[in-house]
Amino acid sequence: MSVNELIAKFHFSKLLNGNPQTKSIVLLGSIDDQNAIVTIEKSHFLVDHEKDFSLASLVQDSEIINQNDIYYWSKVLLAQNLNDSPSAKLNLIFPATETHIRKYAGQNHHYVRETPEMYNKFVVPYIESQKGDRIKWVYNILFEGKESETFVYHDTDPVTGFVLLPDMKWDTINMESLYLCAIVNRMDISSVRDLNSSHIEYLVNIQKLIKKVATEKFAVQKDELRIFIHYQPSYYHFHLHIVNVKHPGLGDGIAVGKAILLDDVIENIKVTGDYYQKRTIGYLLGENHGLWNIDGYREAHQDSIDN
Ligand code: M7G
Repeated sequence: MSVNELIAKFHFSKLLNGNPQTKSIVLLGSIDDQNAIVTIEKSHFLVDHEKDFSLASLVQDSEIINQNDIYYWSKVLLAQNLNDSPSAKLNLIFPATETHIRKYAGQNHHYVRETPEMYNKFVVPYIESQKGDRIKWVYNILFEGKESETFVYHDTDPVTGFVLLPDMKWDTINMESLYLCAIVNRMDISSVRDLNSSHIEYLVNIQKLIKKVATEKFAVQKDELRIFIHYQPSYYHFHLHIVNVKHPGLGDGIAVGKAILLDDVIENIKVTGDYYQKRTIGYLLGENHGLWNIDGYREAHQDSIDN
């Protein structure tokens, strides 16, 4: 089914979330009686600094809201087209699982201090339960040629190789919101907790290659890229986020309590090889997250916060 057909069949049931700052909404609905989640994010402006810019061509219609002294504010209708100035980016997840619905719904968050004991007792088994179908999209990219037409870089070496490709959060048009994802071929790193001094050279090389390839392909400089990982990530197969420093990211993606700079990871394991195995890691966790709802996790969390 094409996206147009899926959109036509989408039957709205409720608004899961909305954010006036990122100008995005998340809708829950169904398509053929199966759950579907639609995210719509209004696009950023594309103004090519090199070329003549005409405000009159951008603004198709306008109506004044009010005016005072030298100040004017109005509603406007902008000229848009699908190729180079779409009005919004729409992401669809279909069929959406209960985990997706919980992830995208508005929820309360808690600051968790995850001790190594909490990691071993609760997170390790949770990660095991999250492998399989949930990361099928990752295996499709790595081994089934899915999205390969968009690959910016692909090295198939089973240990050192990775794929660099546009993240599904990016509209692939606006450089200011450039968002790439690097997914490694190796299967033995689920999260930052698995990284130690044996990975220093490996991570340094990946970072170097990403900067080289990304700056050759896109109009960005090496110091305009923010390269980071998430803890907790949504998908437990090691991957990196590569984002234009101008882009604050959608939601909490770049926020402290979730994002960790790759450089910080490398520097930390240089200083202490088993840094990420030994330390307590702080992060924000939503009440809908699977971990929050595992027996005993909240009690352990409360102990860690109190002490
Ligand atoms: P994460 O830290 O595990 O999760 O990052 P989160 O940021 O979603 O909480 C996974 C990254 O992979 C995110 O930046 C997603 O936007 C991106 N991503 C997820 N999926 C299912 C796809 C996909 O199918 N294709 C591509 N290109 N990117 C995806």
